[in-house]
Amino acid sequence: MLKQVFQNANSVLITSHLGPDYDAYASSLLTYGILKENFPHLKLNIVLESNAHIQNVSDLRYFENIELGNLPQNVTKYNPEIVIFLDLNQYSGYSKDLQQLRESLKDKITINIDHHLQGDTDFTYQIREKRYACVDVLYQQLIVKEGLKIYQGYENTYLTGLIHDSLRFYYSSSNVRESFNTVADILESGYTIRDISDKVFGISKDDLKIISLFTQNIGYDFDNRYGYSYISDEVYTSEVEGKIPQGKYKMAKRYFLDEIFLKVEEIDFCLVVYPSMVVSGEYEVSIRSKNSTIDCIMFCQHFNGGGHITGGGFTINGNSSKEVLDMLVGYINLDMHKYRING
Ligand SMILES: [Mn+2]
Repeated sequence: MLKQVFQNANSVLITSHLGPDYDAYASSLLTYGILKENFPHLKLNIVLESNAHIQNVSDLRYFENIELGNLPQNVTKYNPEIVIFLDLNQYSGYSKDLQQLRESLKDKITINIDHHLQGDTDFTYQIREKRYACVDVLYQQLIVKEGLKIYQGYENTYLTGLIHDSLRFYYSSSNVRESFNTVADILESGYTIRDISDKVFGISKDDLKIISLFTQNIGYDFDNRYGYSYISDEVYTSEVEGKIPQGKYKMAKRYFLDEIFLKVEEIDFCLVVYPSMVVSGEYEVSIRSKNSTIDCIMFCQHFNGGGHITGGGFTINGNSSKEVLDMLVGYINLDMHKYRING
């Protein structure tokens, strides 16, 4: 179906969502490579509106073709017949200028390829399957179903999207056997999960710094089966503020909670308090729980926050991190049974 659409066109613009993650970059490059290989007559452009962590994907094939810029302006400038939207199911996540974007797309064929179902229904073509990653949907749809040729050097690109979004196959998904067939082909030709994984899930010295600050202040309540930590205001001022970028601060906190603290055997959940980098005098609280132990959504809602059942957060006012933490520990000791799943 899409084969005909591409055959009959002259130009395609490829894009992915704001704050692109590894799957967003990988999907864009995979689409570019497949179209270039199979439809050499097509004029191709990749335009992304923002560029978080872009240096981490610079060794993927066709990387040099990624262009950064305002999406609607570039749609108008390149005037392609087709615009492909990858890795997100609604227009609003692709540009800060939603109205201009819609305006620029008026006479265009739009194709949405994503691994999340639902979303906006006014793309000309919507190709959505519940899979680990958008690269996975692309491979299945274009290579397996439509019979297009894959290009040389696609392997790292495919693995980067897949390994990242599946968290190394950490959770279940639909049609995993099909995904694993593609992975098996790639592993047989000499690639390893390890190489991609080390890069995609690697940490920086700033991450390690934040992790060490949290590690110094860990406390436990083994009766209630949880752990807690905080970054004090003094340490924040001397070691973090102005030295570590906001994005890193958040990412490192997330890494510490998910990859280290929550993995402690003796606990069911953990939480941290740390000074906000956005509003001084405010504190951020993040909580994580193991499967079927604590309902983090309910807990966070009590403090006007939100999240998922196994992880969430909220912002709170206070005089210091330590004071906020002490208040939370007091609250947990009294009321945590309310948030226990299965009593
Ligand atoms: Mn994705």
